[in-house]
Amino acid sequence: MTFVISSVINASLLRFLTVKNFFDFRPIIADLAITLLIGAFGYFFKPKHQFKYFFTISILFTAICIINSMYYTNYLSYASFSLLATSMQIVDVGDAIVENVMEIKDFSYIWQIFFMIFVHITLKSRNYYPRVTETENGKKNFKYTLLGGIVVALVFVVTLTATDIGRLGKQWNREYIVMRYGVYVYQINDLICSLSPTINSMFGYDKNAKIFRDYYDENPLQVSNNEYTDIFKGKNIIVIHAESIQQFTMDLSFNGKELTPTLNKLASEGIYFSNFYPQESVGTSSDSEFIFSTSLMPASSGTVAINYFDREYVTIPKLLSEQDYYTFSMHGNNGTFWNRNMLHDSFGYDNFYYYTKDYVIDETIGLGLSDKSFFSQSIPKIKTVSESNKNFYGVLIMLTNHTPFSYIGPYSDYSVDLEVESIDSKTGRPIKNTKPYLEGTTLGNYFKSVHYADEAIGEFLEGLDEEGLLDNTVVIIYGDHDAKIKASEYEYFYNYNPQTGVLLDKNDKNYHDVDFYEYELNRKVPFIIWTKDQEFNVEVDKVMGMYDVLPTIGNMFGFASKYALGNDIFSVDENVVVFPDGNWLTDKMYYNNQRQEGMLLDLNVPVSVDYIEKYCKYAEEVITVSNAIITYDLIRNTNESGDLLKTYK
Ligand code: GP9
Ligand code: MN
Repeated sequence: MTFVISSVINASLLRFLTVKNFFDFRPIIADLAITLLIGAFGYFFKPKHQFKYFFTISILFTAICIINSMYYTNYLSYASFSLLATSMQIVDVGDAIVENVMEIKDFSYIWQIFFMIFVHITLKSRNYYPRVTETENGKKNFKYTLLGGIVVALVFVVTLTATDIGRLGKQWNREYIVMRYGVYVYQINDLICSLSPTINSMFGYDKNAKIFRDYYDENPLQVSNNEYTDIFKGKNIIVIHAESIQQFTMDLSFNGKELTPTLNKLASEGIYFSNFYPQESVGTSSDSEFIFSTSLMPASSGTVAINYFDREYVTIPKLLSEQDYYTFSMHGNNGTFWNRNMLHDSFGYDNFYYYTKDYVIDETIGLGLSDKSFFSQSIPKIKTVSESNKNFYGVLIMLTNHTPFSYIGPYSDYSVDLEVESIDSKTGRPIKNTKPYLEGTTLGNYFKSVHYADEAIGEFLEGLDEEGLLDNTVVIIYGDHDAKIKASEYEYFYNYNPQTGVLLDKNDKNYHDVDFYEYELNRKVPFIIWTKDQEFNVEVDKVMGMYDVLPTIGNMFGFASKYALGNDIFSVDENVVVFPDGNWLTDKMYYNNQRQEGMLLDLNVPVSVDYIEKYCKYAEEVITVSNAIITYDLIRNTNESGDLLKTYK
C-alpha cells in the first residue's frame, strides 16, 4: 500500500510540476495500474524480504521522477533511455547542468524513500513481519493484486483514443504521453522504443521503405527557378555556426551600445532571415549541424550524431564536392565531442580541423578554445585551403557562447547594468553611477557572452578581409539553437526597472509574463547570408526553419537534394516549420501538438480546423519519413547503384 500510494503521488506531483495538468484522472489510473502490476510481484518474496523489493522499485521510481523533472526544466520534454549514449556528451557540459538545470523542486520526490523507510521501521517495531509470515498466502495475494492491476489497466485502456495509441508507438510527442499515460508507462514504453533502433533495423523495414517511397513519389524534387537561382554559383562559402545566439539579442542595446553590432551590420547589408527557427532536439549543436546539412529532421529516439552517424545522408558538403569544392569543418573543442570526427566524416567533409589536433590551446574559455583564438588561428588554414583549391566550403563551429555563460566575466567589459551620469554637487563635474540590473544573472552573463561572440565574428571577418578571403566568398551565419534560459530570467529582465529599482509584482497589470508561446517564439535565431559587395540586400520575414537552408542556399549555389524535407523559402507560398515534438509554426499560427491547442499570430487572420489538421498531418509525415531514413538507412538502401548525387541538377 505504501509503495503504491507513494508512487502514484510522486507521478502526479511530477505532472503537476512539469506539464501542470491538474485535473486529469486518466494518468492517475495508469500510474495505479502500473504500480499494482509491478507491486504484485512483491508477493513472490517472503514478508521479511518484501521491503527490499518495494524499496528498490521506489528508488527507481523516485530516480525516474527526479531525472524527468530536471530534464523537463531544461528541454521541456522527458528523458529517454535512447539518450544514455548521448548523455555522455552532457557529462562534458557538467558545469552547465549544475548551474542551470538543477532546482530544489527536482528533489521533492525523495520523500518517498524516507516514507518507505519510516513505514518499514514502524512495521518492524510492531512485529508485523513475523506475524504476517504465519498468516500470509503469497500466491493468493499475488493473484488478487495482479488481477486488480489488470482491471485498473482495462479501465484505463477503455479511455484511450486511436491518437493516444498511435502516439505511444511513435514516442516523439513525449509531453503528451506523460500527460496521458503517466510517467511510469512513458518510461517503460520509452525503454522498449529505445531498444528499437536495434530491433527496428531488423523489423519493419518494408513498411518504412514504403512510407519513404510513397512520400518522395508524392513530393518529387521541385527545382526552383526564381530571382535567387544560381546567384552565388562558383563562390566560396564560409559558414559560421553561432553557438546559442538567439535573434532577439540583435534588437538589444545597453547604455546606448548595441549588443550585437557585427550581426546587425551584416543583417543590414546582406540577406537577413529574421524569422528563422532552429529545429534541434536533444542532439542540440549536432542536431542543428545535421538539419542544416541534410534538410532532414533530427532523430526521434537517440541522436543522429551518436546513434545513426553511419547512415548515408545527402549533405551540403557532398553536393558541393560534386562541383569540386574542397569542404571542411573547424571547431575549438575536441574531435570526439558529439562524435564529430565520425559524424563529419559521414557528412563528407574533406577535413575536420579541431582543438587538440590543429589548434594551439593558448586561451581557454568554458568548454574549449576561445572563439577569438579559434577564429584567428583558422584564418591561415582557410588561406592555405583557398590557395590550393578552386572553391571551398568551410563550416566554423563556435564554442564560447555556451551555457552556463558564467566564464565570460574576465573577457568582457560590456556592462549589462545601467550606467547613469549625474553631476557631482561639490565639484560640478559629471560622474558615472552604476545601477544594478543584470550583472551576475544568467541572462546578463548570456548577453555579455553574446557580445563577445559578436565581437569575435567581427574580428574574424576583418581578418579574412585582410587576407583577401572575402572577395569571392559568401558568408553564412546561423544561430544553432536557443540558449535555454529560464522564463523567470526573462521575467526579471522585463519587469525590473533599474532606474527606479522597482520589480513589478506578478499581479501588477503591467507585469510582463513570459508564457509558453512567447518563450517558444523567442527561441528563433539569426540566419544571415552576406557578401562583402552587399549586392543582395533584403530582409525576409517569412517563417523559416533550419531544414529550409539546404533548398534555399542550394538554389543560390546550384545544388539540390531530392530528399530535402524543407523548402526553398523563395519558392514557397506558405512555409511551415515542423519541430521535432510535432509542434509546428506558420506565419499564421504556432500550434502546440502536445496540448492540441494553438495560438494565432494575428488575431485578424483566423485559421480553419482543416488548416490545423492539414499541418498536424504534415508534421507527422515529415517526422515519420525522416525517422524512416535515419533508422533504416533508406537513402543508401534504396540507391543500390550508388550514384546518389547524380540525380541532382
Ligand atoms: C560542443 C559544442 C556545444 O563542442 O558544439 O554543443 P551543444 O552543447 O550546444 O550541443
Ligand atoms: Mn550548440
